[in-house]
Amino acid sequence: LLFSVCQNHEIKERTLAIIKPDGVQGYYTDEIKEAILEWGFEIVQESKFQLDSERASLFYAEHSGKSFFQSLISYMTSGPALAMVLEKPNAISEWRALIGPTDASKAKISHPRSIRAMCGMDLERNCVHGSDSPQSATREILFFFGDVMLTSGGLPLFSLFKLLF
Ligand code: IDP
Repeated sequence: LLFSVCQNHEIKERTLAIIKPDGVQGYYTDEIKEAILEWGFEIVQESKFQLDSERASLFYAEHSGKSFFQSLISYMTSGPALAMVLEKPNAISEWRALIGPTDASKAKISHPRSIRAMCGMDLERNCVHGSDSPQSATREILFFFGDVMLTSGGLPLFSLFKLLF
């Protein structure tokens, strides 16, 4: 669903990236976008938004019940954020590699050139998000942009489904 084949037969993939509220408030948006383009990603769509608690809890539903959940929701609702659909071959794993490990304070030592090392602070305030699998990329792109953004060409499967049923 997330794939498309381009002219040189490379298979492109899409992923969801978010510049979280600390990244936007810290004026890191331009620097992060430069890194994204430098690494050969295409920013196919972007949207600035402010999450409310309900939407943030839905987005991070897999963490509900964990000790840090409420704190994560306050962090994610603390200001505007920027969601982007990124495209390139192996976009999901390449974006995860570029952002670095979850704990930004550890990333500063182990992955000093990663985005989280550059603009994150700690395990929670880590500046950026990246989908961790094709399943989450599909769910997360749908969450922010709807099915039109899942593929670059043709009729998305969800639209086809809606047409037929
Ligand atoms: P990921 O964003 O690297 O995929 P996840 O484990 O999915 O990491 O966690 C989602 C987000 O929740 C993290 O990016 C971070 O902001 C926050 N988080 C994860 N683990 C902790 C924790 O132990 N304490 C506080 N915040 C956490």
